[in-house]
Amino acid sequence: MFDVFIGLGSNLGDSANTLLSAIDTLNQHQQIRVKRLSQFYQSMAIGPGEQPDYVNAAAHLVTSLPPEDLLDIMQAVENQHQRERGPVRWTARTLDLDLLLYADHEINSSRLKVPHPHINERNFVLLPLHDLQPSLVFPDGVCLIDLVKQTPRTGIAPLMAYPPIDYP
Ligand code: A4P
Ligand code: MG
Repeated sequence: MFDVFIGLGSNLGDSANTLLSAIDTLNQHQQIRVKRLSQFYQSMAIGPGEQPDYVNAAAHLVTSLPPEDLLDIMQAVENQHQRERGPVRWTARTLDLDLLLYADHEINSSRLKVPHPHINERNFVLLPLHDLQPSLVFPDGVCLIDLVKQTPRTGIAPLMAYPPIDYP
């Protein structure tokens, strides 16, 4: 079994419920167990044009699936939640699932980059990861806590109605 951390984001539709539904769907998979879901955050969209704010979170999973198989499942769950893919990156979406960390593996294939390339510069990834496991150390030896100390607190606010959840 491998420890995995994923990022969840949505800025179209009923975003908070979409994230909860995505986590339930992943947890129903035979080879995936959800351990903990972070608090939810409202976060200003990074991307082209005017976009609604995102709801962002992260989750700790354990899985026996290899990384690319897990990515397949994550993309299927995005599709089940009406995710549309156009030619332009970072447009508004009902659901985005990013594979942030897969144990201490470093992956650089055409389909998959792990750790996710933008972790270090995104407060909407770092703060939810910190909710899950403050002692996390990335494969390159960088400590999550050091990045959290430096990350700006602008454009992000915790959604008090959605605290972290531990799964049985
Ligand atoms: N891919 C490569 N590595 C990964 C990985 N670690 N996890 C490939 C998931 N996918 C990975 O993704 C495009 C391709 O990336 C996939 O086919 C997969 O093979 P996509 O989800 O179709 O497109 P995208 O999300 O628009 O592109 P990208 O580059 O993944 O964007 P990000 O980094 O996911 O950023 N602002 C706020 N406030 N909150 C957000 O959550 N998210 C984004 C999307 C932009 N702005 C945001 C947020
Ligand atoms: Mg993505």
